[in-house]
Amino acid sequence: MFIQLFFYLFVFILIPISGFANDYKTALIFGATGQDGAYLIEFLLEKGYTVHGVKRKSSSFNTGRIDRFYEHPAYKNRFFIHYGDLTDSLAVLHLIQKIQPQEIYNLAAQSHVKVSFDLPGYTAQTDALGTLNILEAIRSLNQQNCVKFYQASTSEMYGLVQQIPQTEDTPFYPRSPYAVSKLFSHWITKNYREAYGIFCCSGILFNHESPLRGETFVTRKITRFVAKKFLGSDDVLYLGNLHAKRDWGYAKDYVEAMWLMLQHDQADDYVIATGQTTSVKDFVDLAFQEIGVQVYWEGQGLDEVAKDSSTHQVLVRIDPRYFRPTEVEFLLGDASKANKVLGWKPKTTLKQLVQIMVQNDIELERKVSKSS
Ligand code: NAP
Ligand code: F7E
Repeated sequence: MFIQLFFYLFVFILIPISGFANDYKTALIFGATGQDGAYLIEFLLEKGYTVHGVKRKSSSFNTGRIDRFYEHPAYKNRFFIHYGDLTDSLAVLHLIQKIQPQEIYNLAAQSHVKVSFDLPGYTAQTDALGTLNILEAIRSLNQQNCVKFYQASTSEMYGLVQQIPQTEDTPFYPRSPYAVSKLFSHWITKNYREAYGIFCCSGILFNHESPLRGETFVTRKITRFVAKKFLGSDDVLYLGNLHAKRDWGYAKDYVEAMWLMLQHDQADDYVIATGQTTSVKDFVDLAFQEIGVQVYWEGQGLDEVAKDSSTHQVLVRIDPRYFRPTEVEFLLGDASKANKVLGWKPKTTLKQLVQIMVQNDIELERKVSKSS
């Protein structure tokens, strides 16, 4: 009787409370070296997972965001990195066969919208067919009932928006090779769920940023510039479309939503967003406010400039090189379903996010100038 009681206490109370159950979970992450990969790895390691990340062969270092997990004593023997490329279907298959993960997160992508106009074929190979390579590997290995799959879908699929705000039911209208490729992945994920019963979820994530954001995305480009300005630079920042509006959240908050989707008892698709939209121009203002600089704007079109209200020095100019052949002008997400079903909501405001990014870039800039 006592033994039975202890067994129930252990299985139903102690294991769930301690998170001990996750010690036995193994996750495989494609796109481990990117912004979201780094936050997701940390999140899963903290939960007790064994994490296998996939990195591409590169002629220069591409593990800067995740190197610290190797050295961390708490993650010893629970974090592994493998070479792989989503376009190499055999390599994908062999990785899944060798690792036998319970959860697979597909974060790998050529993720730059503007670049996708220059590299449409490569973008489609990775962002569309790469996803199919994972799903086909799961099927060929007969893992349909053993593995859960997360696909990184995107608000870019709404493109020329058909409804405000955008929900899981809003019709898609992609506006770039990136978005078209991601739409293929979104639908093939749904199709493999319905056709083969694989536990597949797509997170339709709106823009999310952090100090680990790639430096060619607009928020990080701005915060890096503002940090340099704070430390005395005389440069001018060149931007493209200032009037585009985005629903910007914090990447660290968003990786939790990815995990929550795979813990739910039913596979489904979810919008993940803050419910607030802000223009690129307003993001510039917010970032400069963080270093105590008030900005005012003058001129129109290509002649629009931002100036420092105390020195009247020009801070920002327009460069049409950054315009896109077809632009996504407005995004605003409604994450009520994720809130209701998964209990997810964003924890970080845009003001806090800007603060985190600017302060981090100031520290980074200080380190760079000290070492040079
Ligand atoms: P990211 O920083 O650009 O990371 C992309 C990752 O994919 C990197 O690890 C990259 O490797 C890897 N990769 C690229 N091509 C690959 C290939 N052929 N095979 C294997 N790996 C490859 O992107 P992120 O911001 O973390 O976003 C993660 C995912 O969410 C992406 O799929 C993105 O499209 C999607 N998404 C992002 C947002 C956002 O606002 N951040 C919103 C919605 C959806 P390298 O490090 O070697 O380049
Ligand atoms: O552009 C405008 C640009 O490149 C945001 C990716 O993670 O989020 C990201 O895609 C807006 C656009 O992000 C510059 O025209 C102005 O309207 O930072 P971005 P994105 O295109 O929204 C989605 C959700 C993803 O899925 C993608 O993977 O800012 N903009 N001036 C500029 N953009 C850039 N990059 N550089 C500029 O100078």
